[in-house]
Amino acid sequence: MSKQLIISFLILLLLISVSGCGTAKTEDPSVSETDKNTVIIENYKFQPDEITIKSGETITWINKDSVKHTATGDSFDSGLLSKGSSYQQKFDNAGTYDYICTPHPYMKGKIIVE
Ligand SMILES: [Cu+2]
Repeated sequence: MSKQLIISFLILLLLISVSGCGTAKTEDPSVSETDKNTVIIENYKFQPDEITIKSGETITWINKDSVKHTATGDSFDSGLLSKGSSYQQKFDNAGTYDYICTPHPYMKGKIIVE
């Protein structure tokens, strides 16, 4: 029983590492994934789903899913982002900006501008 578990775990690890390799190709090198103001769209989620910035700062969204997503709020709309595409939006006014993905409205995110 435990041996089977270990084997399944190893197979799972292998699958994760293989799919991880496949996603690293279509990215825009000018966009930094590790920037603190970057939201990664992956597995039908905004990561992080809540982010706090100062007014005048810019948020970058990068879609890493094969399906197309958007980041759509009341005052901005990325349009459909294909895999590897990114969208930037500057926030000049303090406030809380809730947004969703238009094709998947259960995907929710929030930008807090101080
Ligand atoms: Cu979506």
